[in-house]
Amino acid sequence: MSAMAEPLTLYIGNKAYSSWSMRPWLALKAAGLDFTEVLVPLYESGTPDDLARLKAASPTGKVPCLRFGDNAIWDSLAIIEFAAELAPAGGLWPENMIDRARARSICAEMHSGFAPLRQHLGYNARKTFPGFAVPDAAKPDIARIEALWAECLDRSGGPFLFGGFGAADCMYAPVVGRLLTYDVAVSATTHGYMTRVLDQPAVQLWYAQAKAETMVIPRLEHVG
Ligand SMILES: N[C@@H](CCC(=O)N[C@@H](CS)C(=O)NCC(=O)O)C(=O)O
Repeated sequence: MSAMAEPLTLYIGNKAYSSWSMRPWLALKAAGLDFTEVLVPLYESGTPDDLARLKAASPTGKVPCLRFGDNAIWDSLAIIEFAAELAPAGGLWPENMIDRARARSICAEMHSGFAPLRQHLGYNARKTFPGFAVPDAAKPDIARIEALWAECLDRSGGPFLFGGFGAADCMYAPVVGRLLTYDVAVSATTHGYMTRVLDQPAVQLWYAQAKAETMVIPRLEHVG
């Protein structure tokens, strides 16, 4: 339950395409917070009215943005931090201070990095590209992510990066999706972690709702 007097509203983009929206949406669910979601169709899938709605709701004109009363919290990681403060028992950050700092490090690494992965393996929650040839430019990102997941799982003992499903898993859940979408060959450890993330009820719900969406942005539907 939310500790806020005012109800929380999370503005998100198309579930099929908006990986930044997925992260705080999962975190609010994982923390057990009540919220209303407002989906604003992005880019060519939106009307001029949708664009105006987005600009009115979000100071950056981007999703995700969390609103309550007159307040706005924008940017995925800031919303996740806010959710953790609203629901301290929600388990978004590890209890141990060092683990918490490490979890924040890998979330920051995701938030500010992996541009080649994001560019070449664009997020698409509805499609798969069997046999996709991963461009060389994206390979170091995938290697780094596999190594950091393996290290986290080894240290925590799993099942998730820092034990229970938390902020770090929310930040990397769209990467799990990308590895699946692009049929990337991964280690057994990575595959096991991906399976556990994809089995999370909130992740399943996101994908089911993404698949039920009818809005299509053709340029985001193919690779190359
Ligand atoms: N750094 C931001 C990125 C937000 C972002 O780029 N959102 C995209 C959708 S995934 C968006 O709203 N694009 C709309 C636009 O650029 O007009 C975050 O972490 O929340």
